[in-house]
Amino acid sequence: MNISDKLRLLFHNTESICVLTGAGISAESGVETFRGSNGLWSKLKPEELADFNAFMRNPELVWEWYNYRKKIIHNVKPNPAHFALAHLQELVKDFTLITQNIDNLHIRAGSKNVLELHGNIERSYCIDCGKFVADVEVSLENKVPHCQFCNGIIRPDIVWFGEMLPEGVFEAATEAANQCELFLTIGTSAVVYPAASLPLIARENGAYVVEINMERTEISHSVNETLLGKAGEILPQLVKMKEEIKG
Ligand code: BJW
Ligand code: ZN
Repeated sequence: MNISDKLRLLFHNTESICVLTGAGISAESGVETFRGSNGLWSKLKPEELADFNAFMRNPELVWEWYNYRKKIIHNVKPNPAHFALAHLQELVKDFTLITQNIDNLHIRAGSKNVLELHGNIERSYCIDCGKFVADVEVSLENKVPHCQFCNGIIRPDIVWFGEMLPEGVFEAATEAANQCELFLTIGTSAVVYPAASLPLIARENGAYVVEINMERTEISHSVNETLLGKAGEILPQLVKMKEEIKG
């Protein structure tokens, strides 16, 4: 990793950091990413699984898929990148963590007030009355859960394509991107909007934008610097640097 003097100095001085994460941050935990040669979307069709109409056509199939992923997520652990961000929050006065991930790993690592743009696999809600349900039981007998209040179909609290992001969450994320001095975009291909607009909003408002990724992405040409490598290796080093400064 080649950290520029500019980033070193900024990291040294700043008390205002905003972070956006994507699937790549959980890759080292063993959670598959979406795009790329081994990503989920290389084997499965998003329009059959991550779409409300697809869910209504075949809720059993979609529940089966989320149940399968939930099991994987329950069997993995947060990695050094998740822990480094949870620690960084303790070292900086104004810190906002925005994630596109639904895997709950930031929260399990100890991060607080996480802005979850695309929902969380641990939550579900009724499509009719909107009531949230924890611990949905999906089994061979109960393939599609129904609401105990109105008998409506329960769906995972995941934002599918063409759906609006949860109310207020993107607004809070935009405000943080607008106000921060340093913006980190980590492990995201930056192709899904409106999430991918956040680093651009930060840059337009004067933040220094740093990308951490295994490869260059759609927004590499718009950021101030790209640190190429694994988030689980780069982030602990960056946070250690800040910790040493703090004494
Ligand atoms: C590492 C690493 C390591 C690996 N270290 N790095 C035309 C029609 C309709 C809509 C649209 C349209 N055109 C545009 C839109 C909007 C649409 C969109 O952006 N589409 C584009 C894809 C074309 N967006 C939406 O629909 C959003 N809603 C919206 O805009 O509402 C307004 C609206 C309403 C109605 C009509 C139009 C607009 C909602 C988006 C919801 C996205 N949902 C998903 C699926 C969740 C379901 C699930 O999980 O099952 O969220 S899609 C999927 O992509 C998931 C992710 O959060 C999201 C982003 O992916 P991410 O995180 O970037 O992962 P990858 O896999 O792409 O990248 C991983 C990266 O990590 C890579 O770069 C690796 O190199 C890197 N990496 N290992 C560091 N160790
Ligand atoms: Zn209901």
